[in-house]
Amino acid sequence: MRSSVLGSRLLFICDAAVALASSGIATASAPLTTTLNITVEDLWNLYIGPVETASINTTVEPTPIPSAELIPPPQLYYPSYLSGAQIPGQGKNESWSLPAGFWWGVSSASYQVEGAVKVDGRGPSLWDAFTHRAMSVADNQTGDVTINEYYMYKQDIQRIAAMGVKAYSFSIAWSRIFPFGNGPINEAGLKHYDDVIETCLQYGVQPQVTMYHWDLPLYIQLSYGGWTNEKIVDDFVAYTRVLLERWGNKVAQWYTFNEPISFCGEYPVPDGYFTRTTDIPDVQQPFWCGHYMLLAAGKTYQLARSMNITVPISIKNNGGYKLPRTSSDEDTEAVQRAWAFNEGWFADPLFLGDYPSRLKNFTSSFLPEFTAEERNMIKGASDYFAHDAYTAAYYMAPDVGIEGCLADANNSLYPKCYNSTYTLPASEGGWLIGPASDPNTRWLHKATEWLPAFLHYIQDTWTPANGIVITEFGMTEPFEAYKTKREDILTDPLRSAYYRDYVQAMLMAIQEGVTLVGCLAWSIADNLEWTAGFTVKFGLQYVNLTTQERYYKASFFELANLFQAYMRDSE
Ligand code: PNW
Repeated sequence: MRSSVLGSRLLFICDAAVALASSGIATASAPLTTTLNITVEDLWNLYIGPVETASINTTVEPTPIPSAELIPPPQLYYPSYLSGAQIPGQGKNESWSLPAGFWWGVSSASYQVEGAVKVDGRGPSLWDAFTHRAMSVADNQTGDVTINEYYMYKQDIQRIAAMGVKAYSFSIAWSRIFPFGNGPINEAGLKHYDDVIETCLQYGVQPQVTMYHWDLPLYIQLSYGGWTNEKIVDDFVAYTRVLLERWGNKVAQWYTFNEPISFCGEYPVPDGYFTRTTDIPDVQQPFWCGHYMLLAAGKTYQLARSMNITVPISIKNNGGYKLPRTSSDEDTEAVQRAWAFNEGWFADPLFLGDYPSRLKNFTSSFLPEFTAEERNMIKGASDYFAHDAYTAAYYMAPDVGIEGCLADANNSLYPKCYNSTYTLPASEGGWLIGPASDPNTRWLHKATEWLPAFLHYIQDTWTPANGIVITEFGMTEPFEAYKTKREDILTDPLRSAYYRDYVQAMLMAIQEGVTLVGCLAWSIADNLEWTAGFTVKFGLQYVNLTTQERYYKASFFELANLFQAYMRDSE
């Protein structure tokens, strides 16, 4: 029914023959290359198939949180190293404090938490296609239901407010607002987020909103190749204009993009499933994606300012701290290449005015130079240096050397031509960089000692005028998904230690002169961890996926207690 309200769009179809044939729309007697007028429902039927629905399918009104649930765990971990005045049971270092105005919060992303994927006119996204059809997910899970945030947000916002959380960072699903990504607007999608934002404000929690956390409207991918096509810039800005007009200064902070390094790395999308819509060579596709992302972010930023929207707008960048594996010149250079191809790819244009030279050496043969106007538009389009800073790794030159790799486009490390690992060389004992997280998040270790150096590096290299915000940090407790007893799940010592040591490292860096403005822990509750499904858990709350009940983990109390201890009295 809603499909007819939203109308239909043209789509050129050539390799969806099987899906078409089985849907009964056409019989596959001739090779299927055709242009069809398709509705949102057709997109679902042709490209995704049946989806699961939740048994809880109306908005849950919050019920009071039983006071027993708010009792912190007994003191489980005694800090061993603190000297000087201590508050018993709290372990406060009196020489540290958070700056005035500092905020902390918890975070989530639409596809990972919302569920209700076909409800109220939402169109399918790239990730519906990835989980259902085009990628293998560790436990064959999808975002169809996940933790049902679409209906549970009131209860969840109440639950974080009760823990003293100051900010909730969530993302808006583009395909709830524009089911095709462009074309008709879906008012029901806007109404949903009206209420999420209102509920935050009602509970005194700052709403912080990411406009794009990877869930590209599928139609945009199918019709012109998504982020590999310049057309996306105008479509994105048309979408963000709607968000800015509706909620401009009501939202405490906007983030235009989450982790372009990650989503641009999804290109090329799997060939066997998606119609090939571009001639751009595979190795170049991520860089075109990044280029259009920067233009879209710059245009959105300028648009917001022209609309008198004054709240901070930033881009969430990501990456860990990079240590040279040995002190050799080659490994030192490998670290510089790693900064250039990760953080620098976006931070250099945003804070310094152009791509890093090590990256340009590769991209200048195909990417256009930014015009002076584009350069000015992009430089300054992130008010904060917003970083998802989870962990650290060692970097080194490829086995064939950096020059050897650069001379060989078939080298698997080309064009980046650096390598990385989590262990020291065998000659130095082969030790790991820090305690390992869950085996399904191999990239993540508890290596919090690097954080002060990382924050100094960011501040010294990119000199962000308004300071740094840590927009995600978090830990998977090893083997948590195997635990069957609720009390075992809720006692999460590695995550608790990670948060404690991480916040202390933040405090140390602040005392050393780093301008850190706020931070967001990932995540509000256990959720769909992309292709790891539900096999790994990042939540500060456990979610029973059968009943959809939420429970605070010990680490949530640890984190809340730390901020309570170090927030200035006036906050
Ligand atoms: C972030 N790395 O992704 C995402 O923004 C979240 O959606 C995700 O759930 C969370 O971190 C946990 O994975 C990352 O390899 C992906 O360093 C990869 C890395 C870091 C963050």
